[in-house]
Amino acid sequence: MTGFSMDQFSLKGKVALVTGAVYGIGFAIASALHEAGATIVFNASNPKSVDRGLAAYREAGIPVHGYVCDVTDEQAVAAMVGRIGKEVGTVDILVNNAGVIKRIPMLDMSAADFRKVVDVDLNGPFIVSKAVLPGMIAKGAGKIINICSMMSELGRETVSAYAAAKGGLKMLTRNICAEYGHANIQCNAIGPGYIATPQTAPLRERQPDGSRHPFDRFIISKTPAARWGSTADLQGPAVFLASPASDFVNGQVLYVDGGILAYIGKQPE
Ligand code: NAP
Ligand code: GCO
Repeated sequence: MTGFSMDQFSLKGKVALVTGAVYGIGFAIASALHEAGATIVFNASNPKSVDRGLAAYREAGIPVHGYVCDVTDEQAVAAMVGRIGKEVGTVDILVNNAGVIKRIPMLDMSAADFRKVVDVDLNGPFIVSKAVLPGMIAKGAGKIINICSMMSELGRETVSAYAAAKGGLKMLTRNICAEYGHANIQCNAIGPGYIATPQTAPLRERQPDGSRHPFDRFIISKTPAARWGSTADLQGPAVFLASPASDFVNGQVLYVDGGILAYIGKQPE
């Protein structure tokens, strides 16, 4: 007997909350956690989005529980987690996926815009993690997966608020590990590269002459895999970090970026 079993990747009997999982990365991760056996719960900031998500999961044949809740609203988050506890069960796995971005040069960005991005992308994960941790600690186990970004490591023009938030989210990941690792809580992050979702659609828009967006061409050239990521590329890493297979992995950021962060870039021809 090797002592290893593929059951280590099973999420059977677990309740997984994926924030903002209406479409895009969150929807793909929630679908994979379902496939691995978890019961899926998701939220979005408004009823229209939750209804859109419920329809999408129904079409995919995935039973889910959906809640309207803005991750920046501490009272609403506490109430949602309480309802989930009563209606579904204690949250075993939390994926802090909900996020926004504003692409504005710093000198043109208002403090209000900066605060909004940091509020959703950094304060939100803090608020939701704080709400689910007591239940995880009481159960003696829990998994928190924060969705970071390459901007947790790199800066780029026009995304100052987003990079600041995602850099902070990397450190929040490490701090939750530090504070609650003793309670058998594993808090890690996934750092997606450039993934084709609605959030990056503006960076991939075809030009009037039908050519590829300059940023699209740039990412292709900067990525050893020479392609944008798909949300499916994130599914296996998410199941790994949500499962017992990663019980001794804590405080880490797993970059799923096709190799961008490891590559200086192709010499211009
Ligand atoms: P997306 O397509 O823009 O989806 C974001 C989701 O978050 C939506 O369902 C949105 O629904 C929800 N949301 C936004 N604000 C919320 C709030 N205050 N409360 C609750 N839900 C909220 O984003 P994505 O591309 O799938 O990205 C998902 C995560 O991955 C984000 O954290 C993003 O920063 C990160 N990421 C994306 C990429 C990429 O290339 N796409 C790469 C690295 C990291 P509502 O607004 O309707 O509530
Ligand atoms: C941008 C993109 C990126 C991606 C992602 C990269 O404007 O640079 O939106 O921020 O969303 O975060 O990892």
